Amino acid sequence: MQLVLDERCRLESHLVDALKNSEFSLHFQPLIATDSRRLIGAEALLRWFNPVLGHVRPDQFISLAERNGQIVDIGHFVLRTAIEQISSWYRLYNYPMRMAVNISPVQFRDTGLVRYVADLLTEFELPPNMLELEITEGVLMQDEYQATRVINALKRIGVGVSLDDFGTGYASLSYLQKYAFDTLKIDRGFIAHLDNSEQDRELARAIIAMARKLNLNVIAEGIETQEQNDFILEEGCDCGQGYLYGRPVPALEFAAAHLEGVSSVMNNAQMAIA
Ligand code: G
Ligand code: G
Ligand code: MN
Repeated sequence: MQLVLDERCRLESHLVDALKNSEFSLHFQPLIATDSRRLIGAEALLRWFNPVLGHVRPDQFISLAERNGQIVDIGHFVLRTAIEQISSWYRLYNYPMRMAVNISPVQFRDTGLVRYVADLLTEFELPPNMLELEITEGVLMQDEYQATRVINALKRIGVGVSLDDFGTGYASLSYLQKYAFDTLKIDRGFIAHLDNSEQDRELARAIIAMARKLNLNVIAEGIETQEQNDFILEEGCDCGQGYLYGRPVPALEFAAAHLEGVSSVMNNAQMAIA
């Protein structure tokens, strides 16, 4: 217990200055169409490198930042950096794709969130439908009324909303009907055992079918093998994310691996037209 507390204190003392010292950065992981393997978007994932602690994983510091309130400022950094990045890629490559950003339940309670997002879209001249915010069920359970208001406000400004990690929490079906989600992300826990668990196959199948009935986009997380890709494709899941398509990497690496290609394809196509 004492060790855990000491460790938490040590982390927190470094976390307090992390933003100011520019220790945060973003990695980007591709979201891929399962049939054509075309790039359809990227998820921004927060990274923290501290000179003393080294790399610290989000699982280790996000909950701390939520508890001490820093997550709001950190979240602003993530939103700003991700929107600036997608806007710059859009100008460079002229390739429409969406940027998915994780939003903590604490950020979601912040009444300034929608305004902050709207202002960034204006500042970086980004079409709102190129941004998608990922929330977890934790958001919905805290305060239904507030959650509905924020989700509807985001929809009004044209920003997409996804339900992340579906299947890990209460996975309440009523949430899917009650809230105006655009996308459902199937947690990678289901995908990991597709090849040896008939039960997980059935669950994945059911979730995909249900999402399609409700006209939601579905993204399967944690796709690591061709077999998993083929299974979800067969079941009608349009989109995948996982190591099979690409790991989370820094912006330059992402562009080199996933965007240079699309731009040369586009240029060839444009030359063909010319
Ligand atoms: O790559 P990975 O270890 O980044 O992510 C671990 C967890 O941290 C995931 O559940 C992911 O949703 C969460 N996470 C990653 N980046 C962010 C972020 O910018 N904000 C919030 N709130 N969570 C994030
Ligand atoms: O909770 P969320 O879905 O936002 O978090 C995404 C997390 O999943 C990140 O930690 C990311 O690094 C991780 N991830 C992405 N693709 C894969 C994968 O194919 N396999 C595994 N094991 N983890 C993955
Ligand atoms: Mn996510």
